[in-house]
Amino acid sequence: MKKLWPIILTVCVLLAVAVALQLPCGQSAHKDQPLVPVPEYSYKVIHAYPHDPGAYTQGLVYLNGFLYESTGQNGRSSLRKVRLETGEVLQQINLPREYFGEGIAILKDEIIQLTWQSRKGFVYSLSDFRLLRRFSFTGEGWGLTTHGSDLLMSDGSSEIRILDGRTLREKRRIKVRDGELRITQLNELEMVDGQIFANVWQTDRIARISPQSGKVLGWIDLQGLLGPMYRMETDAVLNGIAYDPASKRLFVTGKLWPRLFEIKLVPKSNN
Ligand SMILES: [Ca+2]
Repeated sequence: MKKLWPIILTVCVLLAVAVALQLPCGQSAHKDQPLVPVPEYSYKVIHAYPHDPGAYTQGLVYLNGFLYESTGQNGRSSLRKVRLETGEVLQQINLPREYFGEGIAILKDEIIQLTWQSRKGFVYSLSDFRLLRRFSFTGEGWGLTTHGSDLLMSDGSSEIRILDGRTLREKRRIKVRDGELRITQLNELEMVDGQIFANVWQTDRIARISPQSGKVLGWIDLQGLLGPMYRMETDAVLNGIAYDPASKRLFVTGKLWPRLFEIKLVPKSNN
């Protein structure tokens, strides 16, 4: 019995140390660590450009010096090519009244456009907006962007669908979470240097999301970008992200906003 005492003593000391270090037997230290908040970013306005205040922006893409924009609402839905510097609409087709336009993306020489609740999408020729074909999907259509040869699509939930860019068929989905929290109402999308940027409907916030894991890697707070005096309608919320990868220019606007902004992200000081 005497010989057991050193062993019991050693075990007790080890247990005491484990408790002190919050390392209970059989559990990892990682599980007990508090969640570290992801970095937050504010913004600096580089340029403010005119934007059609009648455009209920639902999709925004930058390509070769021009913006391509999809607008929503039944009877006011359209696809547009817009001159960045002036906001001038250079080319436009209007959707039949039955369709409510949503996100757009450009793959090669085609523009893909979603509609909200009609479960239909359209594919147009980039050069002349000629309708090439239609496609179907389940649920609602919200935001759209490209990732290589795939498309990423939001539907108002916390999931982002990955579609084959050629067949437009769904391949899989990623679940978007900030720590343990599901992030819902993901709306307009843009792929920015390997991360999905998604603005959250009815907020001034954009989530930066890993396309591999769905993990939120950061938050962009655009509060105050458009002053309240311009927000004449409650619908006039942030919705529109476009990116010029060559010049690393990030553009944002909103539904019925009279301005479109080029912004630079600024890490918040509490990061
Ligand atoms: Ca976009």
